Amino acid sequence: MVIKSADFVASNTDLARCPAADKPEYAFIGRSNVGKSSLINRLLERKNLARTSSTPGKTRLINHFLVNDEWYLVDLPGYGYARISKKEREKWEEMIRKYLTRRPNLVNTFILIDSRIEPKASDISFINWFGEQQLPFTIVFTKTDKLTVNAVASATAAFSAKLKEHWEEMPEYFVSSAETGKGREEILALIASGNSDFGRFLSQNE
Ligand SMILES: Nc1nc2c(ncn2[C@@H]2O[C@H](COP(=O)(O)OP(=O)(O)OP(=O)(O)O)[C@@H](O)[C@H]2O)c(=O)[nH]1
Ligand SMILES: [Mg+2]
Repeated sequence: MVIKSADFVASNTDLARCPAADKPEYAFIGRSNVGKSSLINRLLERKNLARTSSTPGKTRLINHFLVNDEWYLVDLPGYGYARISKKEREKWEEMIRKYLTRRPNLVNTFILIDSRIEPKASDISFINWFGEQQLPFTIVFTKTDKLTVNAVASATAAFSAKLKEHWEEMPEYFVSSAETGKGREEILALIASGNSDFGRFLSQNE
């Protein structure tokens, strides 16, 4: 997929105020510092697109970007911030759960996992929640340029072993690097295929 245009559209706290659900949408989420902004900027070949619209660790907003006038990329702020109150965290989680379960045009969510960090209980339970809700998602291991090929393989194996306590099979995953662009083509191919399914779905329901 060639990225012809990528523009920030809006930031919202409320699902009802998000842009009209008339285009296929893909969300990106992960714990703070996982490399989400870097990966989004690499995907869209824009230097500072994802960073400019959000204040890391502070404002928790649903950020919409319109790509190629065809699909939305949604940057969801990270979970796992240390310095927020329980009440704030609950409010944030409720907003995210509502968005993820009720946004009708949401085709897929990319759940980012730092390949250098041991599996975290909060990541595992977040992924399990997707399973329970039967929401489509893809795991993306980030920052793999910092590890050897063998170390990446052990990191994904360790994560998969944790998930297999709850899952029969390891859910689909990609390995990525914002530094080298690894994984970019796979992610964009999944989006392109989602876009064409979405188009077919719309034309069948006209
Ligand atoms: N080597 C390497 N470093 C990366 C990669 N992706 C991100 N980083 C670094 O990791 C740090 C966090 O990256 P961000 O893209 O800001 O992460 P984020 O998830 O958006 O973080 P917050 O929005 O602050 O929660 C930065 O110092 C990046 O330069 C990568 O693929 N490889
Ligand atoms: Mg960020």
